[in-house]
Amino acid sequence: MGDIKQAGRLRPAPENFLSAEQITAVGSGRRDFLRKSFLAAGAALAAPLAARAADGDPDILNLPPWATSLGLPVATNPYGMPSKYESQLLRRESPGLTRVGGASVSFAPLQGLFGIITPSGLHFERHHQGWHDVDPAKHRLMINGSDPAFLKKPKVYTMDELMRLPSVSRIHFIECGANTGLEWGNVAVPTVQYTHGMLSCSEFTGVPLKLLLEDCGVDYKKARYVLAEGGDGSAMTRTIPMEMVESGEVFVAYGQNGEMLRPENGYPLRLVVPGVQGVSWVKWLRRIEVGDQPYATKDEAIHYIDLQPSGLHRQYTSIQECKSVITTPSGGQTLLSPGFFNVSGLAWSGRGRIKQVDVSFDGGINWKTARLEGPIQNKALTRFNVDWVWDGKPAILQSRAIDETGYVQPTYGQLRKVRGTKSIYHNNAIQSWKIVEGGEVSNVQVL
Ligand SMILES: Nc1nc2c(c(=O)[nH]1)N[C@H]1C(S)=C(S)[C@@H](COP(=O)(O)O)O[C@H]1N2
Ligand SMILES: [Mo]
Repeated sequence: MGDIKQAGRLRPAPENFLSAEQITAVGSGRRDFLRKSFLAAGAALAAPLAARAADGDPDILNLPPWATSLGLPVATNPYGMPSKYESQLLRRESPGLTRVGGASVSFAPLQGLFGIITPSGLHFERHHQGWHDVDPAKHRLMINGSDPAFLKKPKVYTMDELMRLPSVSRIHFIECGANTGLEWGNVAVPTVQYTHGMLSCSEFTGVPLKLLLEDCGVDYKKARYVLAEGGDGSAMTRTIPMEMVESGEVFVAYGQNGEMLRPENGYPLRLVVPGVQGVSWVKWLRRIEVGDQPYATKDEAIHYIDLQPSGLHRQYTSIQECKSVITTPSGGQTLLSPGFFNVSGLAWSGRGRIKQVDVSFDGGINWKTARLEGPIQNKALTRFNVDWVWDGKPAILQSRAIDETGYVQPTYGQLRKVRGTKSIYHNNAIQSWKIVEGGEVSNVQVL
């Protein structure tokens, strides 16, 4: 095991992050969840489950009033909401991270989510100039060429016109390039919500951009780049290489998890660029231009670049490399007692499918291959699970993902050797969670 750095010791966590107590007390009844999974698995391990039954548990012996009375009528909530007991499972901002909330980020509560789909109301948000609820009847998408030779028939589409066209529905992850950015230099934040919560995964529905460009008479020989432009005040513009569009993977989306996009996620239209960092998934998409060279926009020439140890910057990085994180147990949670736990997490790669995830319980010395929950999809989150019997002694949990190209997620030592410590973006290092004898879980870095 290498050198270990611990959260809070090197740089104190900002005050307003949830304390460990808050996380275990609230976060989706996680404390209860851990207790239940311990008991359920205890049965499989022939642990003394009968002790509770013999004592007599009033919560199973006595009928509650709701079991013997008429419940609420249908459509009491015409649009359904989560149980009041889940009211603490929320996306949260990191106070002080930015000066104004309109140019900020809220993080998805990964510690309380199951499977791979992020409920739309918990999808992370990143706005450069605030969000708007845009009237779809007034929204337009224009497609043009920087030179008439690149695209013969420039067009303007209404939402109704777009929604008549052949559509696709695909599950993809979106990760902000700055996800885990606070951890480049040091351990900075206590929970997985803040280390990895600029990550979400949805089923998106929309029209392949390829189809629209061909409808407008694109000349693929001349037009090798696409510029995507958002309608909000941030003038969000990004270059996308034409090969990505020609592959058929890039689409203009109006649907998210079976309904229209949420306003915060770009309603009524956003670009979906599978595998590519979030900034290219332009929201409130209003214009696509085709050209013969990269556009060198502010959001790719001076932002979203990585300062290297050499003093030079990496530019035009786009693909989110293979990465994974254990979400349960994770920083801020507490294991209630020694015994069985289902260790669960997420893996993803901007280059395709996840091939394997290994989990270590001793800080990277020994590894055990996790179960991948299928179907394993292209450029989507993949849920992994692995059985663990905690002996009550200190442990360090890590996950290491391998994608279908054979790329292996790096350690902090390996990543920093190449990339240094001065970047903000594109940190895909192996995450470590330290567990102490009392069961408290905290964020540490193992080099
Ligand atoms: N028009 C527009 N598109 C945008 C942004 C923006 O501020 N304006 N933010 C970008 C960034 S940096 C990210 S990470 C994603 C976030 O998408 P989400 O808010 O749906 O999670 O949207 C991208 N698209
Ligand atoms: Mo982002």
